[in-house]
Amino acid sequence: MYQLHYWPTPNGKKVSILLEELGVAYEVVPVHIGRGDQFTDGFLKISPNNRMPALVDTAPTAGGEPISVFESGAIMLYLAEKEGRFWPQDTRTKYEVVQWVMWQMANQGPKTGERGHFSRVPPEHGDQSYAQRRFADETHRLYGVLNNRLYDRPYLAGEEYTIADMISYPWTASWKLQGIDLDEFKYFKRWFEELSARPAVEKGMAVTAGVPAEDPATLPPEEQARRRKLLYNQRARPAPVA
Ligand SMILES: N[C@@H](CCC(=O)N[C@@H](CS)C(=O)NCC(=O)O)C(=O)O
Repeated sequence: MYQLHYWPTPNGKKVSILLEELGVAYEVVPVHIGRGDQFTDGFLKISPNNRMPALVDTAPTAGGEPISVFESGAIMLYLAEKEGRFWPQDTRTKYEVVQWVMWQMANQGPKTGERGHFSRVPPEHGDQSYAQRRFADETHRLYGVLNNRLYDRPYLAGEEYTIADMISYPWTASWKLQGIDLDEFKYFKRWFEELSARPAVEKGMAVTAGVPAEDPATLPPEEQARRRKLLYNQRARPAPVA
């Protein structure tokens, strides 16, 4: 059985899409990141970077203790390898997939994430136009990278639909909010529409953490301030005393 430590964000949905595509049983363990669940000792044991998603495989192939994996890219590789699907193993295609998984983790995820972050900075923090422009441009550039890649092949790694596609898709689902005009990127658009129509992608994108939605604006001001600090002013945690 797989336990998916999850909150419904693009990084979480990469893994729920793959689990749905695989059709395997899994249990969602909510990690309410707004409230601070990612800092509990139990969660830090499986995800020392205090970020979700994380995966626990309670039945590893070779038996023994459960295996836990953090970082969505590593989770995608773990699941695809274990289940023997969506990651072709001939050397050429294998590394096409690895390169695009790395590209997503090092470029599309972080840059698009910062675009969103700087677009939400409250006015009391001053002029954010440099950062907003920088990450909007990067986001646009990265859509161009996808578009140019997809003009002469159906999927990111070539002829087959793989984890490289699944890991990149959720960050593009909000293309409109990201200020992207789909008609500027017609090869990307073809890929996006095809993936959006896959039942497992639809199901994976709709996975919730089973926790009722909460409007942060309705919380007491002290709790709102605590949560802002917790998310946006993270500093190093002291190492345990030996
Ligand atoms: N590189 C990580 C990024 C994960 C990540 O940034 N997760 C966010 C939600 S999308 C998170 O857990 N944030 C909690 C926090 O900032 O404390 C991955 O792909 O798994």
